[in-house]
Order: sequence, then C-alpha cells, then structure tokens
Amino acid sequence: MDLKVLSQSGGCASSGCGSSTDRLTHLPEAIRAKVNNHPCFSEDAHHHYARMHVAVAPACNIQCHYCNRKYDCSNESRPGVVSELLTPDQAVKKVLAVAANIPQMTVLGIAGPGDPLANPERTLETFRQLSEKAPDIRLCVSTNGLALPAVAEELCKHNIEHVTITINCVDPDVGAKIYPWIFWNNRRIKGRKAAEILIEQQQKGLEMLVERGVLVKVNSVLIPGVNDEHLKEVSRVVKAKGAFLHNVMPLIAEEEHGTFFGLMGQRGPTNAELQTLQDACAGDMAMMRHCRQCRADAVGMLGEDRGHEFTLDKIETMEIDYASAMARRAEVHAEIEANRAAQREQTGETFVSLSSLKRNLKPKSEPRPVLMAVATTGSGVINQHFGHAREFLVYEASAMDVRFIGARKVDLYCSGDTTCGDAETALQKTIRTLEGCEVVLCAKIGYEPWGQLEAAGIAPNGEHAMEPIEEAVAAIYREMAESGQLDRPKAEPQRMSA
Ligand code: CLF
Ligand code: SF4
Repeated sequence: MDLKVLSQSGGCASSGCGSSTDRLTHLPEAIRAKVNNHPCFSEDAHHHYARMHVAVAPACNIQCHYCNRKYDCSNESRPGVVSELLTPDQAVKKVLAVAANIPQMTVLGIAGPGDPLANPERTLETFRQLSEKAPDIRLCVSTNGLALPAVAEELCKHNIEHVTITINCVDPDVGAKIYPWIFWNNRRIKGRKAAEILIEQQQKGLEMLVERGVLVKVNSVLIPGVNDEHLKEVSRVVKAKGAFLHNVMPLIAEEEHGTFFGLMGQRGPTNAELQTLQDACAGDMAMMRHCRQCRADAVGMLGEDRGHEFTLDKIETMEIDYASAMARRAEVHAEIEANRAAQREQTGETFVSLSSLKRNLKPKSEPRPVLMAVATTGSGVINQHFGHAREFLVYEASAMDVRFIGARKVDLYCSGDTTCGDAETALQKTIRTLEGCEVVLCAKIGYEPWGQLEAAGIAPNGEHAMEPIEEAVAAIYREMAESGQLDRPKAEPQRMSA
C-alpha cells in the first residue's frame, strides 16, 4: 500500500486501520527497520515473511480460564498447544534448520506452551545461543507479564527487540473473572488480589520495556460479557504507556478443549463483534488484525503450519551450514523487498484512482463500503484455488481506500478423496464463514462452489489471479460503483456463525 497516498487520503488514518504501513511513516527510521520484516508487528510484512516458535517453556505461573496446555491435536491452532517440548539445544538446532529451509523466516518467537518468563533459564539460554549463531533472526517473546519486571533487564541484554504482553484487563474486578489464581513469591494467590498483582506487574513491565526502547505489542483476548467493553480502556491505558500495537483476539472456547470457559459454555465473539471492538479500540492506537493465534510450536507464514517438516527426528538428519544459509537468506530478503517496492508503486496508483472515484460520483450516490474475501498463500497476491484455502483474508473497500479487516479460518473444502463425502458440509461452512462478504477473489474456483456462492449472495471472482490483492479489490470496487451496484443495499446477510 502506498504510504503517502493513503495518509493523504485520510482513509486509513481516520479509520485506524491497524498496523498498516501508513502508520509506520511517522516512526523513526530505526523503528521502521525493526518492524519492516516482522510478520506480526507489520501487517504488510505478514504477506511476505514467516515466523517460527520453539516450545521450550512448559511451566506457567498463572492460570487463565481459557487455557489448557495439555490439549494437542494436529488440526488445532491456538496458543499454548504443542506437539514436542524442546530443550534449548534442540530448539536452536530446529531454528537453524528452519531458517536454512524457509529463508523468509525472519522471526523466532518463544510463546509457550507455558509462559516463557516463568521458565527464564530455558528461554534466555535459547535466545543467548541464537543471538550468537543466527544474528540475522529477530528474537521475540510473548508473556503474561507476571515475571516481566524481574527479567526485563535481562531480555534487553539478549537483544530482544519485540515483546508481547497479554493484557486482558486493567481492572482487578474484571481480572478476577479471567484468572482464578497466580503463583507469586512461592504462594498461590486467588481471586481479586491475584488479578491486582498481575495487572501491576504487567503495567510495570510494559513501562520498563518502553523505557528501554523495546517494541511492545499488547495482546488481549476478547471475552464477550467479561471484558468486551473494558478492552477500550485497556487500549487507552497501554497506548498511554507507549505500547506499539494492540492485538484484540477472539476467545477460543470449545468444550472439548477442557478449559474452564469451554466447559462452562462461555462463547467467543462473532466476526462482527470482534471487528466492532477492534474499530472502537483503533481510535486510540494501532491495531493488529492479522493475528492467527498460533500454536506455541508454529512454523511458517502466519496461518500455515509446517512444523511437521521439522520434527526432532527429521532435524537430526539435517546438516546445516548456517554461513551459506545466511547468504542465501539475504538474497531472498532482497528479492522480497524488491517485490514489495514494486507492489507499493502499483497499489499507490490505485488509491489515487479510488479517491478520484469519490470525487467523480454525485454526492448523493457515494458508494457504500464492501467486504471482499481473498484466497492467498502469501506474497500479497491472489494465488490460491478457492477449494484449497484454509483461510480467507477479508478486506473492506470504500470510496477512499482498501483496508484489511482480518483473517477467517475455514475447513479445507477440497483435499482429494478423503473429504469428498463431506464436501457439501465443508462448503456450506465456508460460505457461513464468509458472512458479510459480497465478493470472493481466488486464483481458480470449481463449478459447484461457484453456484453455491452466488446463491448465497457472494460473487466469486477468478479474474484477478496473481494480481496484488489491494489493487484487485480496488478494481472490483470501482467496477461495482460505476455499474451502480453500490447504490443498492447489499443482499440480506446470512445467519452468523458463532
Ligand atoms: Fe510469535 Fe507472537 Fe512474536 Fe509473532 S506470534 S511471539 S509476536 S513471532 Fe503473531 Fe502468532 Fe498472533 Fe502471536 S500471529 S499469535 S501475534
Ligand atoms: Fe495458559 Fe498462557 Fe494463561 Fe499460562 S498465561 S495459563 S500458558 S494462556
């Protein structure tokens, strides 16, 4: 997305569209350099760069009502879940193997399956070795914040430039509904007092990191009826303390996960509730909307998991020459940057054109915004078959800009013989997941899904295969506006899936 054009248009800035690159133009060069290839801290980077997590941290010092670290399933993707727990030495070996084989992997995060800072020796030893052996990899850690003030100084010594703190509340009364206990100074503390200590440590840790120049992202889990309204206050407070980005994520709570919230039937938010809250918080600070709620051993682009290619037995057999790998990685990164620059130039022209669209239309006919879903495997282009998509990226096009709204996961509609019997169900589920979207863009699509999408009021479009996403979305929006389609209200929305 062209930075200058968008900031002039006021579209992104006024709608607070998150970590989009327009916000980065105001930042000092040193900070822009830190986020440019971090797939979580920069929305644009997530189309091009990958991350990986190593699961070296088994213990946790608090209990959240949405967590059960015992649960594992190869289809499950959510924080805390892992297949193999690693020692620091194993983790380092795995990181070097992944970095050599997936050169677009730029960030190593430690995010669990417990709390990384409740396992400081294992976490810091992993970082220590990696900062020596793989200086081209960014190091990142995610924590509940309880132990953060105690290790903040140490983290800075290990060259950690990105830290995520999960902050679900700044009010202990709200916290008492989310955290049944914490383990603090060798004692288990329960109820409101526990939440009070946790909040105090989180805020202190945030301040310490900001003072030391670390970029802090705050993750918050949106729990309807518990902290939904309160998260606006959380956003305001953490922004005032210097957090770089706020990531409001939906609660995942299913009975089969065995979590307290899952068992008691606490529901997660709908797509619409999540978006409304993200928009409300965006008035206060940059919002992240592209989080995929990764496993604690995730490997690959956000939304994909290639962990099965790098299990312990497989990496044992890999011989890694990291000096050569680093040279190859630098070449790949340079290619990616050249492509990104070319895409920015192309998309910049599109936004000038969208702005002129608004001027050319009669005031009474200003076109309404439209949601469009996109099937992509990355690189910022439309390059995936509809039936192969495991998630769709949702964009909102308006007369002034195109903004990213979020990713929606779906079951694989077409994966060969094994799913054929379920195809209709999977397709129907996908269509429900795309609720609110009026167009779906993909590289290709079969006859059957085409018909069912159309019947559901979602226009399939395969005409923009291999084009940059935002440019294609803008082009379709312009066609819809010019043909008068946007003067009419959109088709009746389908029933929302919870
Ligand atoms: Fe990992 Fe987290 Fe670092 Fe990213 S994930 S430790 S900041 S490298 Fe990213 Fe995954 Fe969302 Fe986390 S998409 S769950 S925000
Ligand atoms: Fe689970 Fe993380 Fe909460 Fe600990 S802090 S209970 S690992 S979600």
